[in-house]
Amino acid sequence: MLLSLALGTIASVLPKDFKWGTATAAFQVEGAWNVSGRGQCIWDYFQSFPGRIYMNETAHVADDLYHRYPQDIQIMNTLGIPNLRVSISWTRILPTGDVNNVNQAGVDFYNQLFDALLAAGITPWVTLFHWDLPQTYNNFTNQSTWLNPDVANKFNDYADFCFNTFGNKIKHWITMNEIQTFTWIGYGVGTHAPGRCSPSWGSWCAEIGGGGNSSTEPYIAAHNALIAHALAVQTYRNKYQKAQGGKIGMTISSAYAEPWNISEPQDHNAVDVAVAFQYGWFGDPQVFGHYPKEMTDRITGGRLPAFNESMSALLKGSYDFLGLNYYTSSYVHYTGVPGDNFGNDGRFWSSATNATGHLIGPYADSTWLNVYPPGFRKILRWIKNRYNDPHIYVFENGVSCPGESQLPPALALNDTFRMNYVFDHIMEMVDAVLHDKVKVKGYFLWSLLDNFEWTDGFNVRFGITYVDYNNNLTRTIKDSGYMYQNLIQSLGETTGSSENSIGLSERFKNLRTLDE
Ligand code: PNW
Repeated sequence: MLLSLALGTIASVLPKDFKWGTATAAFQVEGAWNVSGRGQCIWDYFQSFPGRIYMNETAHVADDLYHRYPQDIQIMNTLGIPNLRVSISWTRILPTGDVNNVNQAGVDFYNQLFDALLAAGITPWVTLFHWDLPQTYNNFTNQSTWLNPDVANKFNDYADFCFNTFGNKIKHWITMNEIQTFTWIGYGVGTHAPGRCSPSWGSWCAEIGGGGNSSTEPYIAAHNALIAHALAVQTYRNKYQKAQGGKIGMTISSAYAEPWNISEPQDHNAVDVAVAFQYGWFGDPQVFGHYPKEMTDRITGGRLPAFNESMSALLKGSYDFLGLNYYTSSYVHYTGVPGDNFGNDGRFWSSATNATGHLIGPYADSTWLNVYPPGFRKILRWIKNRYNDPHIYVFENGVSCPGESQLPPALALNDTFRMNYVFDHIMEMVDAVLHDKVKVKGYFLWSLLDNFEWTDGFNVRFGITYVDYNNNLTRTIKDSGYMYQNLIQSLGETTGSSENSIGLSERFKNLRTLDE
């Protein structure tokens, strides 16, 4: 096989039409928060309270992508990355969220951005909702934001507006980014907007006194967001898909899990329960039209809403692909204790260490992220098996390097920790495609740029491009960026037999061994 490599007759490791990209989100990169008529979103409001974001930083300017996108497109071109995932800021185009109040300057901005990308040969993939809900929807009487079922209708109107306005340019739509993250952290833990949680749930909740109910609200908010997704997919299919020829889906974050005690059968069972509580929470409704049995069996007291018949029918099949954001995995341990609160509803707890004290993988710079590449292949297999072999896009995968923000810029560029992370994860994905026959159709690295990392502010970096916040937001490509460029080129080389494909994958494995 190595001989055939040398002769230049190698196969492309992944299918020729495999989509390589990077991912971003409007609130984290755009800045220009009060420029040209943009309305406020719940993150603008949330970050205005002292003590909520690291060092009270704000995303008012962030990476200023709003003004500097030509430079960022140039970076994509330098690295030869053909796809960019961006999100639309709802309140930049509809300042109050309402379709009767259009901000033309915001629409112009996205048209210019999409045109510039397309002119550069880069395909834009668009997320409609990456957590920046209009602040006007934070003020409903009694109910806030996604707790109000009517917000699903507002989202559908907004989605309709986007399909109609940008659908001639955009052929890949992602309705929602990580419903679990924005509902669990926004309504359970309370450290993301809108900052709701039970005062009894933790010291943070008592401190912000935000009001909320961590044992019910995450489920209600997520339920309404799922309905919003289903309505938007229906709208796209009924009014636009045929003429525009695009595809639509959602992306779901999920860790994988390993048994805490390897010789305890219940801990092995807990693995499936844990994944059903994450991926299954949103995967099952899309594929089967209802929540996972693992959840309905365990979430007590009628706290998990049910879909009525028509909504269930609408949800079932509401995807052209399934999306996955994968970062980390943990050990899980069966407790048997029925939960009545969000954190323990699944009757298991999770931990970075197992029964023998072994750490599942090195800590990144984010407290929730331990590096565990095998979990990536395993969750891809889990999705394939549970959902009858769907098309899958990985819309996020990436890492923060320990201590990266404390390094002088010149040293931060040598991001070996990220290089290893990206390389090892892509190899797991290649194995999933070649050996497990999982239909992974694309991979988007999080993220193109260091950016506003929510409550961690600018203190945690996920970019393959360094952004110097002390020096006019200067961008410099990190070593991981160049490695990604090489990987894309190598894995996409020419066509040929699958046997040779595996040969190239093995060649990379050998390279990795030599490096270590
Ligand atoms: C994702 N967790 O968030 C988001 O989609 C991005 O906006 C974000 O910047 C990126 O991952 C890195 O954090 C997550 O606690 C936040 O497991 C938290 C978790 C997972 C994903």
